[in-house]
Amino acid sequence: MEQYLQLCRKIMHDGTDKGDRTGTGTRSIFGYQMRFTLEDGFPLLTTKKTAFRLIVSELLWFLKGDTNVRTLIGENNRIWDEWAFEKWAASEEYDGPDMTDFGRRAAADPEFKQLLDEQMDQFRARILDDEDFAGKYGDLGPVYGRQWRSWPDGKGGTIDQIRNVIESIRSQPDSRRHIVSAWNPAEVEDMALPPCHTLFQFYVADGRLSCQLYQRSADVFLGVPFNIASYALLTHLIARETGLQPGEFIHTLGDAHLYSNHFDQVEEQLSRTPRSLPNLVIDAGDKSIFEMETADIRVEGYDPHPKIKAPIAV
Ligand code: UFP
Repeated sequence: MEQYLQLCRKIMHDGTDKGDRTGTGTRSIFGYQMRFTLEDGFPLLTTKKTAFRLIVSELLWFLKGDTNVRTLIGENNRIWDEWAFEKWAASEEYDGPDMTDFGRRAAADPEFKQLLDEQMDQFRARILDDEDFAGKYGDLGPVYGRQWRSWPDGKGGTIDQIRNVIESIRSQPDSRRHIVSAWNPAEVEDMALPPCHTLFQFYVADGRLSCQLYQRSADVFLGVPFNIASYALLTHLIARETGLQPGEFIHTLGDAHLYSNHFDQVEEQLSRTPRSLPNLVIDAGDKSIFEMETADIRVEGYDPHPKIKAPIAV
């Protein structure tokens, strides 16, 4: 994972400090590419413990076409909660303490952070207990799951991009059109978070399947380790589904940034020596990519340095 540490170093040294939507401030570069040969091991960051289980559960959630946080919360996966909570806290029905701008306030004020945590816990409990509430406030809008599996075709129907791409890899491996796009300009405004991983393409050569992702916006400390592992896993899963070996995952970044409140954590990480990569194990029998469950997928031989905490910018 030296590629990842090189990216962190480059941003720290060559990046431009500028403002951003969240008001946190970032140091960024524009346009960057990393390549991971999947045969060399599974690219899960070893310089900080990264929660693989969450990555699996999120990816399978996308692949099933689900866009409601209820499923994730049910698996004790909280990575999308803030986006749903933001909608709830801004709604007319919400009658708790004022949560305007909660991400930034929680980062600056431990007392407010505690208040936020209490409200988030109540929100999660209600999402699980109350199906109507979950239907209304757990849904993130037309995010990845919807665009991947049921992109509105403008004629009253939908397009299943994942099924289509699997079919085209099988039937015309040499095609240069193996593309899945999550960036739907007509629906971006209705999404809780416009897609960061906007488009990916597959390529088949010598019996191997490679995948390239274009990520428009990359939180390099918190988001990117997840994104690398998620797309490496997707490449393995699509390869398994199409009878190919996994080739390379190529990660192309647009705005690659480090938030200014992550700089200390980045330095800590850069002081650590990478360890050998784990191996991916898919134990799913003859289940298809759409039927797999989180417990079917694991890594073996993962021996990372300890976790490093950092606030998320919402
Ligand atoms: N972000 C990622 N990876 C993701 C994801 C979000 O890095 O998978 F969902 C980060 C990038 C950015 C923020 O810091 O979330 C999105 O903000 P914006 O829409 O303003 O780019």
